[in-house]
Amino acid sequence: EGAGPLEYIGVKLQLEEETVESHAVLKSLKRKPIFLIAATLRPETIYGVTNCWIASNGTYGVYEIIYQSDEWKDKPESEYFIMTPRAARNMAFQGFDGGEFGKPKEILQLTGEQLIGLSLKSPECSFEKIYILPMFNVSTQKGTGIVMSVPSDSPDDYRALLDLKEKAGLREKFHLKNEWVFPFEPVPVVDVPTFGDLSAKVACEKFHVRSQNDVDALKKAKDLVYLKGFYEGKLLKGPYAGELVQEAKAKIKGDLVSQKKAIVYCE
Ligand code: A2H
Repeated sequence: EGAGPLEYIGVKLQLEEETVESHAVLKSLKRKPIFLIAATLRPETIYGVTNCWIASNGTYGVYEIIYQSDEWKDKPESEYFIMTPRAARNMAFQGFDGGEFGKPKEILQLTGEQLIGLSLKSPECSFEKIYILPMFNVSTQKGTGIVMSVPSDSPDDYRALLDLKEKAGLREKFHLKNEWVFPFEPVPVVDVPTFGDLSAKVACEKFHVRSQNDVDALKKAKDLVYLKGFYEGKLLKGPYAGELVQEAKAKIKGDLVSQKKAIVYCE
């Protein structure tokens, strides 16, 4: 696609212990923290995360990670990361391997479907816990195959969450419980002049985006929101509230990485 390498922030969404203990496959794992790694270009929107998206028919793996970089050397224990095998292969060259450079240590594989409904803790999130849900346009060929959902600022996320709320058939198809979906309303995170603080909702309504499959209308909504959000948006949450997104972005990224709540991942 683009010219140079793309730098993602991989936000560490931690699976709750009780959700692991009652899971058919994951309960067999040794007791270590397990994180889904969500790839984002907008780390400053973590305050507005309402759920986590996966590709229901995608293949994911659990990888044991022993941190290699100096920054992480005070960390005595290894952790489990969940992501696509493709992302794990790339990450193994970037300081996140299982003890051997360039070699991911795969513990087991599972499908996206097997992740649906698991509960997570997301850093700086407005909700105590969030759930893993399916979105159709999550690609396993990009990022980690795992996406943090911010329906206030991402038209894709806004429309996909609304689809799950509006379409009982969709919830039935994926065996979704109402409590995984309905309590989660968009959270104002970025104020955009003339759009307000739920710019994805406003843009989806302006362009009459009818579903997450409505690609043409979604593209218009995204083009408008992303530019305006980045250049004119002002942050509403966290220690940098009041600053322009452009200024706060790098600081939030730096804080998340130094607090080990996120990693930098390039591809
Ligand atoms: B962004 P690029 Cl609030 N499949 O994060 C589909 N979408 C993916 C993905 C995958 N495998 N991996 C990452 N993404 C999404 C937040 C956000 C994002 C906001 C606004 C815009 C935005 C919350 N979701 O992205 O095509 C992730 O969503 C605008 C482009 O790899 C990630 O950042 O360049 C973005 O797409 C990466 O897009």
